Amino acid sequence: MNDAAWLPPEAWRAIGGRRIRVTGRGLLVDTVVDELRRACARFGGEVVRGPGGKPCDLDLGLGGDDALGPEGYELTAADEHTVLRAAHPHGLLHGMFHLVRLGDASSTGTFRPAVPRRMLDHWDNVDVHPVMGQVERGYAGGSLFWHNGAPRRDLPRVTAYARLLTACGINAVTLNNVNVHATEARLLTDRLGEVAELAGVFRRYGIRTHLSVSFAAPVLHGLDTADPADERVRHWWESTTVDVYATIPDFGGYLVKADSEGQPGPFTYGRSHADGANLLADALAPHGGVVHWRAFVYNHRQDWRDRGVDRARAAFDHFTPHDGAFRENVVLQVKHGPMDFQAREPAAPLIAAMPATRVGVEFQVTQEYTGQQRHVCYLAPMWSELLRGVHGPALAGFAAEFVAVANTGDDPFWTGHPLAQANLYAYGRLGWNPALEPAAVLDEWVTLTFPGAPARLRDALHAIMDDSWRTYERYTAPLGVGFMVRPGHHYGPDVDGYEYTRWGTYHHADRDGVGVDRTVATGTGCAGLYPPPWARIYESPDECPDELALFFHHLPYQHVLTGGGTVIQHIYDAHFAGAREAAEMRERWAEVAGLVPPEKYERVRELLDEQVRSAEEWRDQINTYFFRKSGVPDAKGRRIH
Ligand code: GCV
Repeated sequence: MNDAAWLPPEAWRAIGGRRIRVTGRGLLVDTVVDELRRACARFGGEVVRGPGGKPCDLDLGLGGDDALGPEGYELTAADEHTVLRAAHPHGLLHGMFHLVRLGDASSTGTFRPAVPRRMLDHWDNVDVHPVMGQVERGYAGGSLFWHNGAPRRDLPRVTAYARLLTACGINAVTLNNVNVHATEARLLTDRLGEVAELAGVFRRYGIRTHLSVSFAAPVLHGLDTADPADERVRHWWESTTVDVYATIPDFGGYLVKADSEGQPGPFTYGRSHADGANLLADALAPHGGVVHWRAFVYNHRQDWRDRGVDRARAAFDHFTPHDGAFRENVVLQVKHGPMDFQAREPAAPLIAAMPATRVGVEFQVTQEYTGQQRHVCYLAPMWSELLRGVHGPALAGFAAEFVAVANTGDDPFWTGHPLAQANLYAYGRLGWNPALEPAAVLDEWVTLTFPGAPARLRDALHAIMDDSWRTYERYTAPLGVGFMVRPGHHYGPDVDGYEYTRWGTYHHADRDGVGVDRTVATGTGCAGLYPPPWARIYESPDECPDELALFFHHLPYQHVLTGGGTVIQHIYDAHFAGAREAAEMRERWAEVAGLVPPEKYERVRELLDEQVRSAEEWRDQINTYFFRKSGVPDAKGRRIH
């Protein structure tokens, strides 16, 4: 059986002992009642349905102000009597989980999500892919939905999963990989029943189901073209979509990765991405569905010798000419950074450059480039910085919705690394309210996941996790330059692994300096794509935040950073510090033996051994590499190999 994660039975103690009244009807109200009945059976409370009757101390019902919207709720608590009101059943569901999360002590007020959709994308394959396996970039075992080409049908487990997702605020899922292979393409047609079955489970928790589709689906199903201007293609999408809604009436819509890393797209037919997205949008519109159209479009067959091409500006160049040309039910899904989910990147300039388009900001909860769920790397501080705009435009101000790539699988702890559960929880919570403090979110997660956690455990978890993203950053690629990972699987250091490849992921280190010149004056011009004041700030090596110094500039090793040290000394210092901090994490964990269930304790302990080993390998390879390139010794005389 799976770990209870942030919904162990104990988490319901605060409300499971109460006299509860629930009014209202519908599927989600039934879900609320089922949940509360289960809690009350354990903790001695009681649930009654409908108005009148016995007095209660917790009163959940509809009748809230319409301004609360479809998911909002209002809480009032006085004299041990708590009232939860929503305008719609979905609000009651969220309100109930609010009480589970936070109790009602601090809970008076109205609560609404910042954006209407907070989606989680699974990169699950139906068939096991020869290179990518069952889940692309999955570090938590197999898929929850499919195994070796067949549906798993483990619906109790999917139900437990749906509860976890809704409890942190997620309200939409895409089930399958954006790289749609031939078998997965059939989910849209003759294997739609498998999708419907899963949608039935998610629906009970207020989560709508979406599907990744191939732009070439009409061809895969027998037409000789997928050209958006061809009437037969238009008709194929319309009639296929009618069938989808006949089977899944609340189907969410299609997610498309087109003309990207080998996936088919409108470019094949000389059409634009607006033409492509609108074709699908028109088929979905009569049913209330949306297209999530990914902006991850770049030339993945670059020549490293050609310094004029810059992957970081590709999405901007492709999509800004089409601002305003997308239908209203198209969401342009843009990765948070202009490259590819590195531990440090600036915000993607495209996000702030599409005022007439609905933009969904995409995060990666699965830790492809951030330790692959073998390293502790609590990502909420990174997302929070991006959302609040610490080193660039505040993404929360531009996002019409949020999307993230899931980090879950059939691992009993859901996420491989038990502490990586916090990333999924935090994504949901920040999606609902981007202003939340990452440390406060972590505290919520600790309280729920480790009921009755003594201060010693809570302190240790904060010490290990709060700053773990910065620690990870310190021992990996320096100052925003990115990559330096082993090609293919992307784990562990390989400084030149991608330096002469076609993927456009270069660092340009030579004997004098390192970094990519993305200035307008002498480089690729990427710095100039940002709104004021960021274009000016990024352009200047003296104003550019140190965190992004090598993302925007090729700097001499002796260049003095804003923080005071030289580039080369920063590289050495950061790598010694990062590896030492990883070792300290392991020491802190050893202190909580006995305070955490043994299996969980042991899993984390083993993984921390690997994290320390890997951090030392990163430290030594990066430091040695830059010492050999630059010839500059460490000012503190530490050992460089
Ligand atoms: C699903 C990166 C990953 C790919 C992924 C791609 C994407 O390039 O390495 O595995 O493909 O991003 O986001 O589409």
